[in-house]
Order: sequence, then C-alpha cells, then structure tokens
Amino acid sequence: MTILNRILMYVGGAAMLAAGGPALAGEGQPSRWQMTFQDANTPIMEQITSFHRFVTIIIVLIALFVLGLLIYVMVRFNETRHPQPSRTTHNTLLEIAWTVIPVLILVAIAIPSFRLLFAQYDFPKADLTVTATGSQWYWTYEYPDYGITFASIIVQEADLKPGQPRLLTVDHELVVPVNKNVVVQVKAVDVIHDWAVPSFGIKLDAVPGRLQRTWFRAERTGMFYGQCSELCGRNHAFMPIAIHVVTDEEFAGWLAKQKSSASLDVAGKVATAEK
Ligand SMILES: [Cu+2]
Repeated sequence: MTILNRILMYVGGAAMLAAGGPALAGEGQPSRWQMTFQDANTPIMEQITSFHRFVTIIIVLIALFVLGLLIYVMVRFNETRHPQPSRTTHNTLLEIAWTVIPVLILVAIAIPSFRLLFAQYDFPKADLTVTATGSQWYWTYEYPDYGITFASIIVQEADLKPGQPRLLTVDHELVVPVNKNVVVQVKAVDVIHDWAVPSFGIKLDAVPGRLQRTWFRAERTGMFYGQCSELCGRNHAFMPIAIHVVTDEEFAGWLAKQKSSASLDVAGKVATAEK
C-alpha cells in the first residue's frame, strides 16, 4: 500500500466516523459493521455522541490542513523547483499565530468537554437507586428501597431463545422505569470489574472496598446491553449487563412480582456460575 493510499484510507475513515449517523448503529447492542456508537438512550450519551462528533470534525480538519501544507511544501519547495533553500529562521507573526490558534482550538474543545464532565457528575434527584455488585463472574443487583436482591447470570448459548443476543443475555435483567433518574451504586467483592453500558454512556469501575456512583435516565423502553469492561479473570467475557427499560406500570408490576417471590435461589445460581 502506498503512503498516499494509506493517508486516504485514514482520512476517509475519520470522515465516515464524523459523518456516520445512527444508521449503522444498533439499538441497545452492537450490530454488524457498526462504525459509530450505539444509539444514545440517555441525555449523557447524547452529549457524548455530539462531543465525539465535534472533536472528530476538528481532527479531520487539522489532518487535512497539515496534509495540504505537506503536499504544498513537497511540490513547491523540492530540490528541483527550489534549488536555493531560504535562510529564514524566524517569523514573529507566524510564531504567534501557530501558538495562539492551537490554544483557541483547545479552548473550543475544553468548554464542551468540561460541560459533559460536570453533567456526568451532577447527580439529579434519584427516582430509583440500584446497586450493582461485580463478582467473578456475574453481577448482583439490589434495589435497597424495595428489599430486592438477585444475581444476573449469563444464559448459555444452547439455552438462548430466538432473538436473544449471544453473550449478552442474562437470566434476570436489571429492570428500570423509563424517563426516571436511576442512580447506580457500583461495587465489587473480589477483583476490579467495570459496569459498562454503551448506549447509556456509562463505564464505571467496580472496585472492592469502594462505592462508586453513576446515574442514567433511559429515554426509550427496550433491552439495553453492556459487558464487564475491566479484565477480571477467566470468565470476564461472560458476565454481561442486561437492562430492561420498561414503562412505570410494567415496573410496578415487576416490583410486585419480585416481592411475592421473595426467596430467589441466589446461592444455587452462584454455584452454577462458578462451575
Ligand atoms: Cu468482570
């Protein structure tokens, strides 16, 4: 591959990333030939997506500008066309310009970047609090306000029902109401795990001995998947995160059902997961 081809490939790829809309992305899970993020389902992920797009456009423009300069220098000032090199060493105006312009670009990037960071850590009033505990190799969910606790364990490939995605389906999903502020407390009991849900814009380490917090407000109902994103051992790839976003009525119904069947056989499932 020639250098020019390689450059064209990178520029083309970056431009596709910048321009690529949700057409190629999946709803709540990865899709074939996906180039961009999964569709945003929370205000934070919408901000992350637009910030990513903004920065990608700046990167492409800078790359094109530098590429143009390089080509200009190669054509205009090569040895054949310009045998006598110039002896210029300083140009005050140019030096001020190439210092000030990058500073302005960085400031333009920093403003939306900090706005996003503050939005992620600016917790709204919680409508629901859940706790996600990572262990080798499954997640345990708790609804402290309702006294509900259950383990969420991967469904083996042979047991999948039609439409259930491989390596992402669990036996008991985290169920949350739509358009409600859900605060998630994330912790771990053995090693570091990471509770990550791409379409929610969440990726938070679960650290033993520490309680971390994040929040989301899901805007559409449906199934949304994530995976443990911190290498945690042999079955790291087999502890998916599945979130079922439901309407308020469905959530109330689910709560009532959970309370009536209070004694979930957590211990039995843990034994299966550890095999
Ligand atoms: Cu893990």
